[in-house]
Amino acid sequence: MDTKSSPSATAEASHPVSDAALDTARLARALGREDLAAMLLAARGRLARPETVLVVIGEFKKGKSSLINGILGRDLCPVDDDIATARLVLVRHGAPEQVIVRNPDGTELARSPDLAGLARLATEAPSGGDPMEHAYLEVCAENAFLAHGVILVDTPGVGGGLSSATKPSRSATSMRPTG
Ligand SMILES: Nc1nc2c(ncn2[C@@H]2O[C@H](COP(=O)(O)OP(=O)(O)OP(=O)(O)O)[C@@H](O)[C@H]2O)c(=O)[nH]1
Ligand SMILES: [Mg+2]
Repeated sequence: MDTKSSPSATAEASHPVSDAALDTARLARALGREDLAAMLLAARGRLARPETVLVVIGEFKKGKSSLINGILGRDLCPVDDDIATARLVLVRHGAPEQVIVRNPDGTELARSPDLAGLARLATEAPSGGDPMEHAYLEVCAENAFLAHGVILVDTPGVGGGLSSATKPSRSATSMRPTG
């Protein structure tokens, strides 16, 4: 098998279930089942991740962002009577507080040294051709609840006609937090 295109054995620490997932992913890839290999590797990544990720998904204007703010005890995610959340917002514990704009693969697009611009970044509807079209926001915030190892993910509403805003919600569970 071509080792360059093979699933990496270096990313996660050795663990029987992790090793089995890696072996099976290699087998799936050798049999031409890239789809299964990708799912197995994503599951393997979740095994190695110490944080618990809570993704809030629901229809438009159902109080998803309000729920997250309630959990945090802080008005962090934008709340509005109009469409408020237009892209994924991943909130994790971290200092200094900042917003990092990331591509779906985790590479960094931009960084804001405070949370002042978060509402604008989260609310601006992604448009075709924009380098930020598929970007998500990683918010580092100092928060006692998040400090327990929880990552909260706010998502655009699902349903209705806003497919470009809806699509990221469907990929939220496979998004891999960095760092
Ligand atoms: N009555 C009532 N209103 C709520 C509640 N939670 C949120 N709202 C209001 O509902 C509106 C939408 O709240 P958001 O938290 O922005 O809802 P959302 O689901 O994040 O909205 P989108 O991101 O646009 O899909 C705001 O005006 C909130 O004040 C609730 O529990 N009760
Ligand atoms: Mg919202």
